[in-house]
Amino acid sequence: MAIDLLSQITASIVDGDSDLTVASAKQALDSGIEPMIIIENALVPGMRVVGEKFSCGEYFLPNLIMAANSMKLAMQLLEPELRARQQTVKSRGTVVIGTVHGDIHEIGKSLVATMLSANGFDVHDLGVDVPIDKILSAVKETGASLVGLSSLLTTTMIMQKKVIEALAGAGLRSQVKVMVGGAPVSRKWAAEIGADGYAEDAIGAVDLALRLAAS
Ligand code: B1M
Repeated sequence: MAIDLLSQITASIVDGDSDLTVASAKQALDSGIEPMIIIENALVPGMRVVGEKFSCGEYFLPNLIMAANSMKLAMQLLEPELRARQQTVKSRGTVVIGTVHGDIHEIGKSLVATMLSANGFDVHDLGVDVPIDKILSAVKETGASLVGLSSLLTTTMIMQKKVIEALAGAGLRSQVKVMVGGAPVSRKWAAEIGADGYAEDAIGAVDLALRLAAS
């Protein structure tokens, strides 16, 4: 039953059927399936299939947009549930997070932001296509100790390096730890650009942020 429901959610993402995605996600929640299971085992695999179909020319931009819209609507339902399950009292630190300049992919970054917030971090989400100056200003204004940079395009990964260089240029590098992520990003890339850590997914991002905050 649970597996059928999760497969139905995945298929609805692939079809870009947002009504069915939201209705099935609600049904899954009501039947006791944890929100993170719905995200990781149904929504994300659906987005992966859509990406593969786009890569091989079977899907086009409108298909990506419809799938993204379906996932975003489902996330609106699931995010409050995620937060409700992981209430913490004491703030674990302030994080400034965004998708780098030139890149408008927001779903993964928002999921990471939600999970950090659900785990006690004070999160300032700057959104997508964020200019370097805006990140520097946010770090100064909030006194953040962590900066999270998401990039989904091979062409925008370089912006993560540029942000790190700009933080150093502004004398802010020693104040913050920088974590990077996104589908084309790797641990090797993170080391190459002098980031303090890389996480593959939202759960890994929470583990990493906790480690960086404690170091
Ligand atoms: Co675009 N896109 N897209 N897209 N898109 C990809 C990324 C792509 C891999 C598709 C493909 O070709 N197979 C490809 C990139 C190729 C490359 O460079 N390697 C691609 C392309 C080419 C493009 C355009 C250039 C297409 C065009 O216009 N011709 C264009 C670029 C626009 C731009 O940014 N300037 C474009 C546009 C779009 C839409 C706007 C239509 C839409 C985004 C809508 C939105 O976000 N509101 C979109 C989508 C939906 C995708 C795919 C299908 C799905 C992305 C997604 O949301 N995944 C994607 C294919 C794919 O990734 N399989 C694709 C679900 C999400 C939960 O996962 O974002 O990976 P993800 O986040 C994960 C981890 O990566 C990690 O944790 C998250 C949760 O587990 N993570 C972090 C992410 N950030 C992190 C930060 C951290 C730590 C972990 O620390 C700070």
